[in-house]
Amino acid sequence: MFRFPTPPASEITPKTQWSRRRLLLAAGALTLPSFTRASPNDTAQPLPYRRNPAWDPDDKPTPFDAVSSYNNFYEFGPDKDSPKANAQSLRISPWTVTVDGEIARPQTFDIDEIIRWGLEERIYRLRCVEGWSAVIPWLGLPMSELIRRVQPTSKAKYAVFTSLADPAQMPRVRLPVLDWPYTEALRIDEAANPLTLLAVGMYGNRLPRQNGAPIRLVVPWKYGFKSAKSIVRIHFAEQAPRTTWNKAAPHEYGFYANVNPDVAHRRWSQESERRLGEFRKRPTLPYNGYAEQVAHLYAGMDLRRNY
Ligand SMILES: Nc1nc2c(c(=O)[nH]1)N[C@H]1C(S)=C(S)[C@@H](COP(=O)(O)O)O[C@H]1N2
Ligand SMILES: [Mo]
Repeated sequence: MFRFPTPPASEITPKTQWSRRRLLLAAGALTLPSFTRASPNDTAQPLPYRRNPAWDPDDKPTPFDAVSSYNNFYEFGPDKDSPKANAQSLRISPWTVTVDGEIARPQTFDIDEIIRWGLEERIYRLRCVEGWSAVIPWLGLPMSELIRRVQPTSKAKYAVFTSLADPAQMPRVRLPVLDWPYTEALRIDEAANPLTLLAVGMYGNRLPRQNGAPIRLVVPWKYGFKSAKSIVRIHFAEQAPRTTWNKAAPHEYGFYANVNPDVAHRRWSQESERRLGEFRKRPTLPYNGYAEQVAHLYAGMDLRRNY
């Protein structure tokens, strides 16, 4: 049976890496106006975190402006600039995430409660199936931490993530572009892998709405579409669920969606990628460069069939 792993020692960051906020507090700067004055619906708010450099890529983070202005978030429209233009009225506070299904402790968490569990900064590569990529400093908590708190039963085989689908705030969900609400899922061992992150911020602040505020999944070894944005429910299931992109085009989007330069998408080769803000192309790596951490999850599987 699958056993939930404990974080490696490398996840425990030395004190010197604690965030700017901690350093300020240590230095005696006891008033931090930005923490107290900002409205809870303001995303330009710094969050406290400790930096975890365990999986830092060699390359530098992509500029914030590129990452927050070229997005896929179909609830807000089909073009790369639609999410930034159309998502700004999304109400991100109050916000709760309901966790239910095959777990010992079903419960509904407030987003601020989740933030108080303690955030890590992790710099991950993100690779979209369309051929663009980015390097993003996320702030979040390991999915394994949520798993530890809700205690899945032995029947829990999948974790299913559901995005908000509110036609009043997301006009596009009135149109049958995708089968709303946006739903993606992971096998339970993928969800519990130390890399899997529930992100609430990036570049030191809360997430911009177009990047999935107030809470989204980040699974760095899979194509970006697995990383559902603006999550309202996490359901633990015994049976494999149907997922949004697999329903939309089963031959193009498999359940696994592991980044694989050897298996082309129907419309796009996956051999290379272009970083947002750059012109040159660079080779795409198996598992998006995270093979060492995750290849064992797929031992013995035919990756051409399980694309
Ligand atoms: N709810 C929801 N989540 C979503 C999407 C979406 O349309 N709706 N698009 C996905 C796709 S295709 C990608 S590549 C990533 C993009 O994340 P980013 O905009 O933060 O770079 O979000 C994913 N999460
Ligand atoms: Mo994507």
